[in-house]
Amino acid sequence: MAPAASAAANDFPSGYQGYHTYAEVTAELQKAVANHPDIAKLSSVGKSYEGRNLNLLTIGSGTGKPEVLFTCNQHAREHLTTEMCLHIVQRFTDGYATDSKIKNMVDTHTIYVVPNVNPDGSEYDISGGRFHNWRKTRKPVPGSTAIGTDPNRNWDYQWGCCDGSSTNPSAQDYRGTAPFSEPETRALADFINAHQVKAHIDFHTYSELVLWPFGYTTSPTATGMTAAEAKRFQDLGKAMAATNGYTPEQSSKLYITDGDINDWSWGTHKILSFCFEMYPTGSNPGFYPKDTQIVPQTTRNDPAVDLLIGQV
Ligand code: LU0
Ligand code: ZN
Repeated sequence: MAPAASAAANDFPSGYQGYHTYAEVTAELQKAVANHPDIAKLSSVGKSYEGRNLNLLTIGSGTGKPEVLFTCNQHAREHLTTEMCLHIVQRFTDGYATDSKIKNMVDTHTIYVVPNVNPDGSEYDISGGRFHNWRKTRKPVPGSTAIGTDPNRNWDYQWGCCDGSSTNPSAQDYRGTAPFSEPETRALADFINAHQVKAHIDFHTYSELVLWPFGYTTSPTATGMTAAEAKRFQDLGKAMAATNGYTPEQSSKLYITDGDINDWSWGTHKILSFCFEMYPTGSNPGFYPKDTQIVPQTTRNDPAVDLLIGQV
């Protein structure tokens, strides 16, 4: 008989059970809608490779308002980010009736939240009651024995341009056979293409950074990024970082990436698109902070989220 404290096959291990599995996230989203049907709606932007819904929670009432998007869990093992999106959902729904600042933001915006961009990967990462240190999607790479593409190298803006991703299917930053080769990135891009998103944060872990485009070049300006636009990113990035204590910098200062969601969002749609690398700063605890960190590390970003929403 298994020891009583052991995790179920697809649950988080002991010390991590405050994290939400994909099924638990879905149940929380359904609960948010049941409790707040006037301002919350659950739909999906499409399906993952393994057929899971890519849940989309829309918060707001009415149309024609500035649209803001929050995305989480492109990278499978970055479970704290899923909690960040869930926290945003809960704060903007549960807080609506009692917090006038929340009410005002919801009344004047449409807020989209996608808590699991890569649910196949995050479910795989916790399978068997232990962590697998998985990053990528779960679609087999055609013509290879390798599984998975880095979704954050799979976006169709300067894809594969600049040595910021790999052509090796076994690499952690494998860019895929083509832009949007992954059903998850394709679906999310189609959703963004069909809407009028003005501002966006894609949450990752870890390093405690606020990052802005472009990632493909170390130059602050480039085609599609004027000096004035670069300054807006810098000013807002620094202002948000002043609220959460993260380090603000252009994405390429961390390292060069090509085909990431932020370059695509700005380069294609002029969306004010940031990457937040959440807690911790270093490899201990790295991608796997205990669940006691969920509340402090998600609430830590409330003022930055509000600042971004206030921009549009
Ligand atoms: O995709 C990544 O490599 C990110 C950083 C970029 C968004 C600049 N870092 S992560 O994979 O460690 N979350
Ligand atoms: Zn990441």
